[in-house]
Amino acid sequence: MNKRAAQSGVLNLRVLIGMFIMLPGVVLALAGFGIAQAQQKQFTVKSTNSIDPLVPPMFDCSKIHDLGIDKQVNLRAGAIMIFCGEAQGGSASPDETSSRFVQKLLQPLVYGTTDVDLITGTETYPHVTQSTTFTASNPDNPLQIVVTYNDARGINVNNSAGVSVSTDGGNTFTRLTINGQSPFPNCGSPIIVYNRPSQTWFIACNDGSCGGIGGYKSTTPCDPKSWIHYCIYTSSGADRESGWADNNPSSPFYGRMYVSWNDFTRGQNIFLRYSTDNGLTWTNERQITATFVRNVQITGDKVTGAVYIAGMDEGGGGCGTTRANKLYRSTDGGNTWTNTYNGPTFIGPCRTASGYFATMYDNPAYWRHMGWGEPAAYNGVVSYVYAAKNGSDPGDVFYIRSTDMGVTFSAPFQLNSNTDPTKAQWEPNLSASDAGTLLATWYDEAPRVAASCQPSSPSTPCYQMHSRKSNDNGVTWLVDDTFSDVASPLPLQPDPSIVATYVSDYDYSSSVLNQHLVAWVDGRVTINGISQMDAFFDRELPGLGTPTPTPTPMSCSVSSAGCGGVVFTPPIDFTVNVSDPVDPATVQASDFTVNNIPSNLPPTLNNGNTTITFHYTTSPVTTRGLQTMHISAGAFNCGGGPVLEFACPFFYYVRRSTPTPRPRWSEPPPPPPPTSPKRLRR
Ligand SMILES: [Ca+2]
Ligand SMILES: [Ca+2]
Ligand SMILES: [Ca+2]
Repeated sequence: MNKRAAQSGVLNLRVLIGMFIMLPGVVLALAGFGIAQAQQKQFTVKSTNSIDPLVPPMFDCSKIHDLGIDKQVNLRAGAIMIFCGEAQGGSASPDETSSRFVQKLLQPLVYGTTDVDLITGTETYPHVTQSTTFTASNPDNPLQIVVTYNDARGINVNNSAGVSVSTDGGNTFTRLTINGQSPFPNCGSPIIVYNRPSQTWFIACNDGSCGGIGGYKSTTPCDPKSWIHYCIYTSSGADRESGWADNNPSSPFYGRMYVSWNDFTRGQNIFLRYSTDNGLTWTNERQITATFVRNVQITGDKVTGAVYIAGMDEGGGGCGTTRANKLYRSTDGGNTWTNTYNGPTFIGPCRTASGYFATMYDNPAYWRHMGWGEPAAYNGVVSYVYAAKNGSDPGDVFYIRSTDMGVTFSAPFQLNSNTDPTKAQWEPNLSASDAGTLLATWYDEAPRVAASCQPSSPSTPCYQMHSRKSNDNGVTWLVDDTFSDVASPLPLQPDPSIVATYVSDYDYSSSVLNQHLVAWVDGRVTINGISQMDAFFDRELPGLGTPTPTPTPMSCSVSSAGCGGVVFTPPIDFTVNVSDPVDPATVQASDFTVNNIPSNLPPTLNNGNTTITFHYTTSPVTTRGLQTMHISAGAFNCGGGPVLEFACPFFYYVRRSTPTPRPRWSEPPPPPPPTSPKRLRR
């Protein structure tokens, strides 16, 4: 705790003022209450530490954890972390010679075409970081593609929304610029959706002018002067927004736009607002979670109009800790929401951690990443990709598939074919096309030959974008191959106003017609001899499939002949069948319970590991009536993935012994049957 925290007398007011900094009237009003002098003094002291316009004046650093600032990913939160000494800003370490690394293309391209650098125009060191991309397109004019990203160009004037527009289908892009800056003042962490009925593009961002979520809209996106400001939501705690627009004219919810986010001042919960009038108003608000679940990304089914939010339980953050994927669904245009899926826990991808966030690199901790991926939905099938630690392997990317609109999912299918346990694959994205194809793309260390990656080693290849495509909506997958044209060095983040561990938080890919549009962060371009970040773009066109695609495995499930049945003797052995062979190393006695009492003796596996018998020293069945066998989802692995949940009722009935003849006058009444054994036996 620093000495500022000890001055608690004015702290609360200071926090309030910091939170309301977007509302000058509030600050002026409070200044009239005789505290302005103390605040001014405090501000003067602090202002020598930072001139960062992203940090609210008089911000109370002791409140970072209470406000969830340490869990947020927007650049303003990062600037506060740096200001308060809780994180370091970027810095240059140009100890490498400035040889520009370019690997020749040796093979024909399997996925994608020629990479395009989205960062046109002047770059001024050290404000050269551009990453965390969001891609959208115009279905009525597929030549029009817009990619948004974090752009450090204007971070010192509170303008960090980068937007690049293509009018030739993605062959070339232009970064929107007015007077050397992006034409989006007070806007950061941008996303973009296209509203088809009004032919209008909507950027949504952490918007200082709205004091929450807002942005800019335009019908002529390539004209930097055409963008008009609008607001969605007011709260200083909004973070990690995502968006989706229903552009299917035959959808019952055609034209609706959905934006979701975490609000760290409202329980850290996920909230959503949707517009039913083509973006004129955004008053329909829904609370999606009642606890902190990360708003990973939102998407929708182009055919059915169902909307899905992929969330993540991050297990308290850190490296070596668990994550769990979650899914929330609306089938009525955003009006009501259901938590349809709570996946099994897994270990998040990481090599180490920095504060709350796990990072993909250590020594130094670098590239924060929690395993977030992207959902895609097409014709009732919901797909999701994410990253996980896999034993000692710091990261692999996995695909799961649901054929029941997000209630149950297949066993995870590892998309990356590189199985070197020292090499990471992480931060995947996924999109579904109108042709029912899926394209997954991720960062892949396959080309790394050095023992490790270090930021700004321009001559040391570190990662390359890899992709995998499905031509049948996720039933089978074509080969894993490269998507970006060259291996990239690990780019440095040199901007002192952005946390030093930041590289890229996500890439949101999308599709238009039968194409998949993907952007990412690439370090191939050096400035001042330093490998630095540019957002790049490429697209995947329809192509021939390989003759023998790999099927996505089905989930394995447990069944038992005893479900719904009756026993007359308390059993000590329970046999269940597994739909696919179980991995014996993952089965433990305690995986199985009866009435919440775990089995306590080593289980027995038979029939090619498709039958498991769980044993008890003493029967867990002690009282007559309903009993419940249970195995938690993911308790063990079978069929190459985690088992589905198993819950099975059965009944214990005490057979009445042969009645002893008694005098008639003392015949007791028959016992009240809570469950009639004869009926249950059928
Ligand atoms: Ca750059
Ligand atoms: Ca790996
Ligand atoms: Ca390419």
